[in-house]
Amino acid sequence: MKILLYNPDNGVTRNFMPHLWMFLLQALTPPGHEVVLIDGNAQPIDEAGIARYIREHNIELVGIGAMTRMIAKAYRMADAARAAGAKVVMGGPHVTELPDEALGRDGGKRHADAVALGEADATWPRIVEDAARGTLQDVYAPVDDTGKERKPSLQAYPVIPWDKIKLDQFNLLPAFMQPLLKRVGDGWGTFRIVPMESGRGCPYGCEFCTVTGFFGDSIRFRSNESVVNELLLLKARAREERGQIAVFFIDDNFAINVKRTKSLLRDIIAANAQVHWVAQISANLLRDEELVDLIAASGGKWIFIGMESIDPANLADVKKGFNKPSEYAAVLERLAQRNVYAITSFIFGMDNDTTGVAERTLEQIRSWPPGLPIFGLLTPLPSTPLYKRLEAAGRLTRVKHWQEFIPFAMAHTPLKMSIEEAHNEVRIGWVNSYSPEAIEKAVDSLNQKPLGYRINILIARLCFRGIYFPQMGRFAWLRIALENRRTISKLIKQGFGGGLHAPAAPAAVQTAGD
Ligand code: B12
Ligand code: SF4
Repeated sequence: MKILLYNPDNGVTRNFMPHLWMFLLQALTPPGHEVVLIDGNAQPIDEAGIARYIREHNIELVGIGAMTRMIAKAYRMADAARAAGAKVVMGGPHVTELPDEALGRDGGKRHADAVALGEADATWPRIVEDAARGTLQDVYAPVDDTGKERKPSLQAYPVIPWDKIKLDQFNLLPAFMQPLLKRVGDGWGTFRIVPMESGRGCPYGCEFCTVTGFFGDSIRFRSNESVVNELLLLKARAREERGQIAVFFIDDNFAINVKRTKSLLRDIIAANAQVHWVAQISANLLRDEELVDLIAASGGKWIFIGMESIDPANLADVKKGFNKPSEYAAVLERLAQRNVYAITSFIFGMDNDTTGVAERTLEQIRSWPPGLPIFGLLTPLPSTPLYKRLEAAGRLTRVKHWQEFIPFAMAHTPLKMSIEEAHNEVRIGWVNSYSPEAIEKAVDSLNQKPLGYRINILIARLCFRGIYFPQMGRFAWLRIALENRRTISKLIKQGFGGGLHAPAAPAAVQTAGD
């Protein structure tokens, strides 16, 4: 049977990194079937396009995975795939939370023939075999014979054949420059950011987050050996194609078990399996100096920290009181001393936020080492405790906000300001962090560092700017380069002045961030 796995585009940014679920399910597919992948962020495709693809390639089964913000597009593509004659199975966080919506059991249209609930590592092979036999069920749940929920152990993790997988759609460098770039340094013919998991689960249960509900509060890890081998496979591929690879450890909290993380990082160093990497780690776990030393020595370059707010009352409201704003500065200094920088994520529109929250937050950010601040709005994702609280209080203004997704728009009313005011705070955060002046200041603040670090922060800021300000296409990039010409020419002059030391990290690694 020919199977297509498809992930819809998010409509805002191009893909900087493929989605892990597609490679994982491909690796877990029983032998005898052919699996092709289309990531809409890398290969944009519409309803007519998917229908044509299905007919031309005789696709019999289409697997679609999507987050809540992409679900409307996912349903439209599922409808088109079914109309073209393929069976459709949907999985991922949104349909796990609302399976009846995908199956048309809530009074709406049916979009999927089957839904895979939760982690599908064990159910996927069964889904494929059932589809091949023509006996696809409506719902596949990760349960044992007695009906008890069974989370996959990651101890027997499949080998994802990174040395053989076709990754053409995931090169971040333009194809026409490849022959030339291959000859630069160790080779820059390709540059890929690859997702990798070392463990699953987070016990913290923050009110707005789906992770604890989805993956459970029992944390499971892969063996160090399997992670190290995967890194070695990726390193070998990069060498072979004279390109660069960076890894995004997508674990929700990469250091949730500090002892185990240290042991993994030591094994990575011992096996010489270092690549540049990014990971998400909560601020409270970065108090540990030895951990931060190992992060730097094992290739860690950027740490994503969900700071959310500088107001302890807000953090307590969303059950994230373990974040201590008073230690944010020390944590960031500790990282910066080892040339590791942070992607700092903030949420506005929380219940204790009042107008001026953006400026108060920016004031703090300006006193920290330079990083990549990002700003979002409190969003009630289905099935989260936050959604239930706001629904019970009658505060949801767009009950099914995902049916008509609008980027950076609230779906409920904050307590101490209006929705428009909250939107304005987010705008202030982005404008002030990504204006040419702010970017120049961030680059200048690294004047004591080798030029490579300053180039990295410049490219990273320009890429991250695109999360809020639409900048897809060549002309948009040209305009941004013009706006930032002062900073760019300063760096060029310094480069010719002989200040260029070994670059710190592959620049595009900085486009990561949840
Ligand atoms: C990596 C990641 C990202 C990447 C996404 C790009 C990428 N290439 O991966 C980045 C950093 C860009 C990102 C951004 C955002 N993210 Co994010 N992200 C993650 C993260 C940490 C890991 C995803 C992952 O690979 N998991 C590991 C794989 C193995 O798990 P999985 O994807 O769930 O797949 C399993 C099952 O779901 C199932 N499955 C999945 N798809 C399918 C399809 C089929 C057919 C089948 C059968 C099964 C199946 O099988 C898989 C194996 O068991 C998750 C949290 C998490 N731990 O999953 C959040 C998560 C997916 N993100 C989330 C959110 C909210 C966001 C943002 C909206 C945040 C924000 N406020 O801006 C943005 C949106 C970005 C955008 N513009 O699209 C939420 C989504 C919740 C929801 N209901 O939609 C999550 C769950 C985290 C959370 N806090 O709740 N994110
Ligand atoms: S926000 Fe982060 S720390 Fe909180 S439950 Fe989600 S993954 Fe865990």
